[in-house]
Amino acid sequence: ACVPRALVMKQRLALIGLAFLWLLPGGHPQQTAEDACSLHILVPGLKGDAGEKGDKGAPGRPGRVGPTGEKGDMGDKGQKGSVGRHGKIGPIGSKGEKGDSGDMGPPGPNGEPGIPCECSQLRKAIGEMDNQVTQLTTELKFIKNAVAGVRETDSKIYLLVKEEKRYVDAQLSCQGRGGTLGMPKDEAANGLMAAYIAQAGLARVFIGINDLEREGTFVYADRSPMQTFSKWRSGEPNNAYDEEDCVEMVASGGWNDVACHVTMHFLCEFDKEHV
Ligand code: GN1
Ligand code: CA
Ligand code: CA
Repeated sequence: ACVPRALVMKQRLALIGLAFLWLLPGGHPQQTAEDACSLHILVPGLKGDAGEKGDKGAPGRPGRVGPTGEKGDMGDKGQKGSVGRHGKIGPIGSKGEKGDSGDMGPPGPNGEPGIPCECSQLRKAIGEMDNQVTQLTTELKFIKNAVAGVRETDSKIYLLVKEEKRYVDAQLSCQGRGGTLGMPKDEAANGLMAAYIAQAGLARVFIGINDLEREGTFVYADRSPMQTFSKWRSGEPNNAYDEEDCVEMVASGGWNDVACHVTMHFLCEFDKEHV
């Protein structure tokens, strides 16, 4: 009752085969109808002879990629390459030295004829104004001298101070006004100072010369050394009583070394640039 389906099929095929044998004339007379019905005789026949060798099969698929190999030794250095292309243009260099001046060019053509001058009156007026400027300058100088009591050159202003002071205080007083004690460094300055002293009716004043720092070495109040110009009176400087380290100018313009602690009027000097 529970014969597998495949076995049933096999049985049916065997029965058909047997029926076929039965119908064949003169074939296997010894077999009977009973034999054909017996299932135990349905066994495979003997193994056949070996078949002929088949054709060669198609080539197989490529194998998988293998693992990375070990790093080899460095190869030999390649040959030197050929010269490369020209590089880009570099930055502009620094300015060169100025060249020599060229030869003189030929003279230019003549200019247009000028317009006839009609300004003689203007020229006359300008000339008169020049004279007025000169006159006014002289008058202004006079007023300055009279009112302020100063003297001036192109570069300096001199002021006589009618206060009696010791040398150091006189220098401080001039400095407080923006100057120094007067420093006659040439004949012109010395002459102007002398005339100033004389006109003021004074006999002597302190000027800016001393040998306070080193006996016998006289320097100006601005510490500049004495140059070739000097105006020492005869026999001076004598460092009398071994105590004369400051200098006075007498009305005639001569110099004399005197003691610094004595008091007298003094003459200041100012640079016009700094006034
Ligand atoms: C004065 O005091 P007496 O005559 O010795 C002067 C000196 C001069 C000298 C020239 C304080 O000295 O500096 O060298 O005359 N002393 C004073 O004869 O003015
Ligand atoms: Ca001296
Ligand atoms: Ca002296």
